[in-house]
Amino acid sequence: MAELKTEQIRNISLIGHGGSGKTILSEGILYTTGVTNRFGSIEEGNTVSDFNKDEIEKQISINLSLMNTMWKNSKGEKIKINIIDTPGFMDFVGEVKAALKVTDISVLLVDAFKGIEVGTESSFKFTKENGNGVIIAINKLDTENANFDDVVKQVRDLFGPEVAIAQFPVNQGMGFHIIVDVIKMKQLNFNPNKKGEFVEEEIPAELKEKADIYRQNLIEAIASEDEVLMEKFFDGALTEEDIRNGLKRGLLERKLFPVFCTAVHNNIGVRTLLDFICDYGPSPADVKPVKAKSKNSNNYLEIKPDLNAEPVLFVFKTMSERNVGEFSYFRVYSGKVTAGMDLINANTDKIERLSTVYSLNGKERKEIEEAICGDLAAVVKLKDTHTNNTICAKSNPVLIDPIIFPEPNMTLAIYPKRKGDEDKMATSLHSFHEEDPTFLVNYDADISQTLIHGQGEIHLNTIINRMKSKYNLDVDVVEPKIPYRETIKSVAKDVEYKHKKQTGGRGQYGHVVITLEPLPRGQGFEFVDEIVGGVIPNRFIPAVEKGIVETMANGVLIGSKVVDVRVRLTFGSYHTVDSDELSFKLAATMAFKKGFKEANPVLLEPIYEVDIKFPEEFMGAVSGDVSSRRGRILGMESEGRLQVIKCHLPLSEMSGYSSRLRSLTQGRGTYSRKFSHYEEVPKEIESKIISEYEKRKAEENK
Ligand SMILES: Nc1nc2c(ncn2[C@@H]2O[C@H](COP(=O)(O)OP(=O)(O)O)[C@@H](O)[C@H]2O)c(=O)[nH]1
Ligand SMILES: [Mg+2]
Repeated sequence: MAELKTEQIRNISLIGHGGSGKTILSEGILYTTGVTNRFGSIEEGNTVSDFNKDEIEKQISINLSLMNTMWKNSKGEKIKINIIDTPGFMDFVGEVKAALKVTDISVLLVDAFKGIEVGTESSFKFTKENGNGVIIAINKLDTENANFDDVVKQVRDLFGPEVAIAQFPVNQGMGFHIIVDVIKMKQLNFNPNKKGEFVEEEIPAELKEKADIYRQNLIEAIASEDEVLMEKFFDGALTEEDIRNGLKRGLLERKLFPVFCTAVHNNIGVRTLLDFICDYGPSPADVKPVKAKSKNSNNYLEIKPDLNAEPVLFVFKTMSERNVGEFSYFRVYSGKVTAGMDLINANTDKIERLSTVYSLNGKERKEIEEAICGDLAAVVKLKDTHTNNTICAKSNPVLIDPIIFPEPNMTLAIYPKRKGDEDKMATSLHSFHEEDPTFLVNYDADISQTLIHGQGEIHLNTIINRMKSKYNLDVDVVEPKIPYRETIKSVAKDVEYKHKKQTGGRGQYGHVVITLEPLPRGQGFEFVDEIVGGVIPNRFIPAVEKGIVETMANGVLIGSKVVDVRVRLTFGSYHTVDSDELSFKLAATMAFKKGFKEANPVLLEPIYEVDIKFPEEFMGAVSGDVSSRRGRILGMESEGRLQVIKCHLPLSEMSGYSSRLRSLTQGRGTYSRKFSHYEEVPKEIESKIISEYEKRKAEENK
């Protein structure tokens, strides 16, 4: 391994909709290349990639996992392939984004029967944002109703004319094992014994014409962006060398998305896919250098994959494992990392010692001496390093642009079941956030609840299950409280309250007259002292204001904050001996409560501005649902094949929205939201909220 060069590395990510076969493809690659000597399966829970307890139980990938293997290109040179298998469920989209950031090529799997699914569409979109080369594998060609032509058409309609067939199946459906390869111009006859071996045969006469046409299309796709090649193409003068270079460049520059055929669980098509990746896939030396901001000069620099430069590495995932500690997965962008090196975390300015460097195959780890630029590897037990941090030489700290993770779209309130577990819960939530930046936690003082935010129900459930298995913490989750507000709509003039206790000993005396007036939305609170002639001495006035402020914080109707009120203190009286601050505070509190009820009080609720994106055919369902949630549609526009509705929705009507939208749109709808403003709660809903509150209070006081 010591002689490995950056040019000999390929970093690939496996992406696509859940269930399209990504994990089994990684299993097939490891088996074919001799890393493993058995072919694991999802059902038996023994794949290299899905090794976590929750992945085995649920039979889906949840975390990205890193694997690697060696293969040879057609010149006989060794190639190291790093593989990142990603989860297909939208809830774990952060893992896909992290994988795309550090891989140069993505193999996008598409189910040969189901065709384009939500995960196909979204993962392709992410490759576009990130600039990854894409190889399309039409998988499960061994299933009964596999329809290669139809699926390729769907793919081309969606991804564009860059999609070109490199292989087509000869006997798709049950027993599928023969493929025509139009790059090699051979028929590949696979042995269905799962070993993945095949023999090359001449293309049968009846398929020759079809193969020629596809080959022409492929070459045209390669040549189309290049005048010199195009000219040669029309003159029939393209050499094999031209084609090879064109394939390589087409893949790198996203001018070509070649289509391959696979039935990965029978290990058919895996070997040829590997061959193609080794021969035509870009190495880290071929791709555009990553940009990073220099902390010394504040300028952006290009980080070149130069082995002799100072080391720069980027942490794309952290994951803690029982009995081992926290793993940091990284890509080396420049220089090399050797075990025992002291580097700096440019985000935290802390020195980190990389004591041991590991190469990973799922949970199997192997100590390695070094990782060179372009390679993916892991270290364990860094002191204070998290996902998105750049680690580099002390003398020249740089920051690689972070992975942009999606905003959360589901929120729940969380409580420990056992008293006394509060601190433990807070610590564990914090550590989950550090491992997974798409999971957020905060304490909302407004509603006195700890809130957890994530990508959806499965995401949050996974975290709750891990709290149990990892920290033995039992928790309850509920819909968060709604931060209602209370305010008034009319004036209550000259509201009077006299607090007087004058029996035995020193008495209490405070007397205020106040006027309450509504203020425009968002103005909060205003206190006006209009006392003249010292009817209330100056020293008691702050106590009056304090009584009102405290009452407003605790609410009058349902215990929610009172907002947008002006209070004028107009008159009162005092007693030279009995008056004190407390008496005035009490008088003000009572006067405020009384006046508030007289001033036409109302409840306000938070309204969110929500953008909902979904395919057009679901317009009726989505907009109907918005109306049933008291939503107000502000506008509609189309964005490519998608429809976008912008609307105002009350927060109280949004519980479970992320699941609802997915079910309404067959998983294809997404939304984002942000707080907009407060609005009056409709009367019939308001009385329900108030009576529920009063009922609860009465129960508590029993
Ligand atoms: N028939 C058939 N089933 C497959 C093939 N590839 C994967 N599967 C099955 O499809 C299911 C999902 O596979 P998996 O690798 O977990 O998909 P992932 O979600 O994309 O990782 C598993 O039961 C696999 O055994 C294939 O080529 N043919
Ligand atoms: Mg998987």
